[in-house]
Amino acid sequence: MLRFLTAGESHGKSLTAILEGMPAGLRIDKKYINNELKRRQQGIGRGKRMSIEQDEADIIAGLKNNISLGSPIALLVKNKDTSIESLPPVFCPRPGHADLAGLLKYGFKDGRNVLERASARETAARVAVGAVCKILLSEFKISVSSKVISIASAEVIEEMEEKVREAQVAKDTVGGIFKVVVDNVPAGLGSYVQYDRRLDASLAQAVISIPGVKGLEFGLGFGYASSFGSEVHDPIIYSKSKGYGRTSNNAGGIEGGVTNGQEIVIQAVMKPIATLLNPLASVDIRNKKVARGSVERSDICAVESAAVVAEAVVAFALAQALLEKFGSDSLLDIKESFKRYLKRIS
Ligand code: EPS
Repeated sequence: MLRFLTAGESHGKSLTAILEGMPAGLRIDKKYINNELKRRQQGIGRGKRMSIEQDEADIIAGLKNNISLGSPIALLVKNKDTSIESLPPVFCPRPGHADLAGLLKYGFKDGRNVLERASARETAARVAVGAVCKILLSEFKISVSSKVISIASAEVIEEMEEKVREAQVAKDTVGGIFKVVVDNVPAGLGSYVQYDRRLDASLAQAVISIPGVKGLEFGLGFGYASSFGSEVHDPIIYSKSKGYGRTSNNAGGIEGGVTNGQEIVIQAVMKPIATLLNPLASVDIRNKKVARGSVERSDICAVESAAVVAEAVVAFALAQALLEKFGSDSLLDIKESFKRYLKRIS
C-alpha cells in the first residue's frame, strides 16, 4: 500500500518525508517537485518566512538515474531558519492554534514544543510527496488542479487582495474557500465494500488534515440539503464514442465511495490564520492569569498555499487508490492493467 510519513519541526534542520509503495520505473523530475514547492510558498498574505525559505527537495533514497526503484523514496526539504533552540518560550497559547490542546496533551511547560510541529510548515513535506504522486498520476493522464474561490467572502482577485490588505492594517487575518479538481479519473477507484475503502473518505481525511481546514464538500455538498432528489442526482447517459456519461456532476465525481468517471470536485474552507498581531484573550500557563495570546511571525492569509497543499494530498489519496486497483510493483505492469481495464469498461 502507498503510504508516507513526515518528520520535522518548523524551525528545525529540515522536513523529511518517506514515501513507500511507489512502483519501480517512474521517472521523477526534481524540477517539477521544486516548482510545486515554490507554488506552495506563494500567494497573497504570506508572511516573512516565505521570503527566507526557498524550499527545494533533495531526494536521498529510492531513485537511480532519476528512476524509482520500488524502494521507499526519501525526500528532504532543508530549512534556512533553523532557530528552534534559540526561540523564546510560549506561555500564552493562541486561540485557534494547537498550542493549548498540545500543552495539556503532552504535559509541556512551553507552547513552542507544540507549535514547532503543529505549524503548517510541515505541509512543505506533503507537497513534495504529492508532487511525486502527481508525476505518477500524469502517467495515466490524471491531473489535479486547484483554484481559490474566495478570501473573506471576496471572489474577485482585486477584492481578495483588498481584504488581505484590510486584515493587515487591522493586524488581523483572513481565511477562505478553495476548490480542487481531478480530471480524467477512470470510474472504479475506491470501493463501497468497506468504510475505509471509500475514496471520498480518504480524500476527506487528506484535505481536512491540512492545518486550518475546517470543512469540505464534494460536488454540490451542503447544497443537497435544500434540494429534491429528482433535481440533484446526475442522470446517466451513454454514447458509443464516449461510453457512459452524466448530464451534471453534483456528486463531485464520487458515488458510493467510488469514482464514477466524472471529474472529482472538492471545495474546502480554511479558517483565518490563528496567530493575531492584535491577540485575543488567553491565559498565562505559568500563573493562570488573564493574558493575550502569544504573537509569532506568521501569515495574514494562506488560502492559496492551502489549495496547493490540497492538490498534493488529493494526489496522494488518488495514487493510493490507483495502485490498489491496478497493482503496485512495476509501472509497466500497472499501465498494462490500466489499459486492459479501460478497454473493458469502454
Ligand atoms: C509556514 C511557515 C511558518 C508560518 C506558517 C506556515 O513560518 P514561521 O512560523 O517561521 O513564520 O509562516 O505557519 C502557520 C501558519 C502556523 O500556523 O504555524 C509554511 O512554511 O507554510
